Amino acid sequence: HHIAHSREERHPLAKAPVTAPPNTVDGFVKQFLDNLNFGQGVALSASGVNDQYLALARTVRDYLMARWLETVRRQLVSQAKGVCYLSAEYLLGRQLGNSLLATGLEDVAAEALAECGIDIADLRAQEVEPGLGNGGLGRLAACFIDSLATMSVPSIGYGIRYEYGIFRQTFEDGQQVEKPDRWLSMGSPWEFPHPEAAQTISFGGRTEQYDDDGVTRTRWIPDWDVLAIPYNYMVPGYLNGRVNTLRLWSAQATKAFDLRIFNAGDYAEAVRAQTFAENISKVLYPEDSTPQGKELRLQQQYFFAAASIADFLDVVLPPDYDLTKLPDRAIFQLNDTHPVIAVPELMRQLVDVRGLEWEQAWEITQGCFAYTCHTLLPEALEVWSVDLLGRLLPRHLEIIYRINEEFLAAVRERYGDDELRVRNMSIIGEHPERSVRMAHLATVASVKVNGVAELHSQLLREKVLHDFHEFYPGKFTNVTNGITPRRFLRLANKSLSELITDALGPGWVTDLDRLRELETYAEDPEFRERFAEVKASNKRRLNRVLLERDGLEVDDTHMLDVMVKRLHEYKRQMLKLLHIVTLYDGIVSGRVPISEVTPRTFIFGAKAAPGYRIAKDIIHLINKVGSVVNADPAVEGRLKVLFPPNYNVTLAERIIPAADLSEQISLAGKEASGTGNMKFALNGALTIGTDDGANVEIRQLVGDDHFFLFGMTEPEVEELAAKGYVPSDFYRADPNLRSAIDLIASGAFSGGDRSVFEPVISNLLYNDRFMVLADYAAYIAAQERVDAAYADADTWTRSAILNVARCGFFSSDRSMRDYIDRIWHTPPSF
Ligand code: T68
Repeated sequence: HHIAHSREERHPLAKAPVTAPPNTVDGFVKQFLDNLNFGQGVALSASGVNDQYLALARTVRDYLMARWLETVRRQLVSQAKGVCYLSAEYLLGRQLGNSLLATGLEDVAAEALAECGIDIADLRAQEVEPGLGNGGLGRLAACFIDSLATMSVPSIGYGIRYEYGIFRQTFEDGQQVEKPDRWLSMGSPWEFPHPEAAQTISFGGRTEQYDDDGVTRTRWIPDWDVLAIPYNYMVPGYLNGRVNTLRLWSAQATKAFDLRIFNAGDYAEAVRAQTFAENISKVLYPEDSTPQGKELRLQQQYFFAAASIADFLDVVLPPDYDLTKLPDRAIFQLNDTHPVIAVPELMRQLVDVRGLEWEQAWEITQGCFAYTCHTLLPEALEVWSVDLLGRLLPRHLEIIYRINEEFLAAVRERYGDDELRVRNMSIIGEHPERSVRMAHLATVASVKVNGVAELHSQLLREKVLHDFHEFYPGKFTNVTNGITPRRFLRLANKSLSELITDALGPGWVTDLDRLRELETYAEDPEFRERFAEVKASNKRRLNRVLLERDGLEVDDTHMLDVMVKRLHEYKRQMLKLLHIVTLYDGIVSGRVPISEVTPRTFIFGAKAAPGYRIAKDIIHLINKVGSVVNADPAVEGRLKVLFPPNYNVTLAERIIPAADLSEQISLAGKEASGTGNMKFALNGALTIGTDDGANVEIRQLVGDDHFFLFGMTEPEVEELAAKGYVPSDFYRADPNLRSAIDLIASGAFSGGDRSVFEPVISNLLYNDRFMVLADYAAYIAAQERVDAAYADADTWTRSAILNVARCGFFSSDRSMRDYIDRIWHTPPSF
């Protein structure tokens, strides 16, 4: 600090605060041209769109930089308690639009570029989104860091800079084919690497005890290591002059690592070893719910957890910080169990590296972590085999064993020798192999454990983590998920935002409860007309986007019925498909006159985990049904099934504002929350949904008259499962269902080949784990209610407005307030 200070004394310019370029069209033009000329090394006349995009991005970045430096400086001075959000995924979406919005530069930039003869829209289209996440969990992290910056909460996001994000999905003959996501190939203007702040992360080897002045201590003698290089990303708050940090780690081989082999004369082996180390941050695992137990994945988890803990202790905290005060300075929020290895890592840092007593270290550690659970599916609860964990992280396994020993001793003390309970609660599971249950470790180590919607938190307390709730009353809480209104309303739906701002003024963007004031506007016919025109214009925009992107045509006179989310059996894309096949079947069989069919365009967007066979078969089936239905003249164009490939954040921002109907049809008790459901409702789509996840809260807020509820409740699901669910009974009992399934089975969508979709059909008839057939009749009936409601356009629009007006609760700003009040206790700083 002292040296840096004296350096700033030397020259008056070095003393002056860093300032942003002038906030004018001329100032912007100058900065843009400088970035193009000096940054990209091209003249305007010779520049291509990617040069121009990069120069524009760097220009916006320049405006953010002074604020970022100032935010970091103030945090250094204040040492206020802050949030370290630990997440293996951040599904950020494009950065340029959001940065322009946050700095208030949208109009200045557009004008400046127009003066250079450039349409800013063409440059915005150049950006490849960083897809560093699978779905809801990763996007939630991105919404949260946006809200934290906007609310001026001291915080830092830690994660992994994957070289390849979520795969790019293509379809070949209707089947999903994965392509690598080379998001960095054109260079990313949004990141700042800091190799000088690298951390060394070790793996493998053994532990040994040694005598330290009469005290027996343990040390870890690892046998290989990698460098973790931090890349900073700026996270701008909305028009508040604050810019927080997202720090993503990239793996690089250590010098020591390759030199050893290199010196032994094996050059090829040295290079291979380097590749091995750098594999760690190479690729995002594309499984969004069934952890694979792969060694590389555990390496990723430890790599970023350990680098983040070390960074916080060594770089963020001042030197000589009194670590017993750590719980008053930092809270490490665990986004699911992926970063939980940070718990034994902090213990190792405190006990082995910094010499604290075990008891004191454990007290500190238990005060610093909080855990968010995102699932209810038992197969999604992460476990690591003791064998693998012990080989990769021998010291951490010892620490976990000791934590478990002391925890189980406390359980026994409380319940006597209730060994069944002890077995159920143990951090170590015995079947099918000895393994570490990461959710148990997280729960034991955390100040608070939260679910992500009311129903989910209730089921965690009552079922999944029931024994823990009993043992630690008060540890469990709920924080219902939220979405950022900046990206998902203000940016994605500019025309609706302008309509709202015309009515309410601009304050709603950071105070979403104010949307309530729209309720009275719902009664105003002129406002309804303008609202309907916004929807129509968003459909026309979507039409343009899909035509250019995929050659697909959206009929903007149709009801737009949308189901976009990861492909998973529990989410029940099959139920949606059975509805479509039923409508089609009704037409071709002559049971339903074509004039009675409500014109609908169905849009699907979904990636399947590459190894998830049934999910890929369902994608194939959706595409094949689409080809047949779309081409059949009997349908007279009244039904259209569109499945644009590679659904991602960028496409979501186009689809959601255009939607009329939002499909949220998971089996009750399986979807922890959902966040897409919130995005649709906030953009004026009506929901058809089960009583699951955050649907429950959406329906409570918007009211039953403006939500199409159907299907079994969670207790009804349990009841049916308990008495023995036989899907084929439903097949036999319902002629419409039978006919739809028979149509698929007949090969009608596979060129007469009955074998192609046989696995999907037998899965439905003889397994149907998520009770699609049991909810089919209720779903079809609810869709008929949808058709009836849609027939009255003006009443539908009124409901749509009321959905917008009543969904302010789902702002991620509110989620952040809940985390602050219930878990973090971090006051805003400036
Ligand atoms: C989702 N989970 C929940 N997981 O399914 C969804 N899992 O209900 C909820 O709204 C959302 O989290 C946010 O809370 C996921 O998205 C994953 O992506 C995932 C990734 C790797 C391993 C396990």
